[in-house]
Amino acid sequence: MEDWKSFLFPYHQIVDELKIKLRGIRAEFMELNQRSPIEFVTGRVKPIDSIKEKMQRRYIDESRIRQDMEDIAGLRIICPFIEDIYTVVNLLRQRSDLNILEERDYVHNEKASGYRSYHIVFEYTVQGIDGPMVLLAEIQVRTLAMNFWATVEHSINYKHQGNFPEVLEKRLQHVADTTYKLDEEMSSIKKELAKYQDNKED
Ligand code: 0O2
Repeated sequence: MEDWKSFLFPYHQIVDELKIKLRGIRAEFMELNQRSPIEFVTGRVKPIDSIKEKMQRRYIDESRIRQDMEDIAGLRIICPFIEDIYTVVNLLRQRSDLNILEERDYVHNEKASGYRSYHIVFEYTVQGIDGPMVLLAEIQVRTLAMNFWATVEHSINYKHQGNFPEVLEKRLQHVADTTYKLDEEMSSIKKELAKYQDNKED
């Protein structure tokens, strides 16, 4: 690629715009004095080295990156509870600025590594000086606990390039299971508390 900076420019635009828009959802819930299903939103443009590594791994030709690499612009929505993930997904499905192409539910179909998250691939239109440009982007929706696991596992995995001794792979899967149990327990506590409060009001 001759000019990565120009190539990546519209992806930076997508990430910047969507960070504001998605944080706006949280702001609207707060404005209404309602609990927000969104705790926070992050976003990043995939680093060039990571793009190159994925091109090699997936045999993606330079001329096909925009069509074949869907996560150059990536957003993450972090939720307090598992059920919030689906509330957020429904909110995203209603939006007219995202044309959703694919959804992958790794929350209830976790990856072999133990990874859980809900992935949405969509088309988004950025308005450039040469007119509108439709590009692919990805949103990952996950709980705080899932984010803890994925962030820490990614940082270890990055250094070891996925070559974990099997026993450590198992231990990481075990941590992922424990993390999911924490999520389930928090949801259960929330439900019990709601029942308790309902009874008090009767
Ligand atoms: P980064 O740094 O987040 O960009 P592939 O992209 O080929 O690996 P696929 O099926 O196209 O896989 O996409 P998938 O699995 O829907 O999403 C890949 C992204 O999900 C990864 O992007 C991670 O963000 C996240 N992910 C998937 N599996 C794992 C996992 O086992 N551990 C962690 N920590 N994250 C995972 P990148 O490009 O790997 O990384």
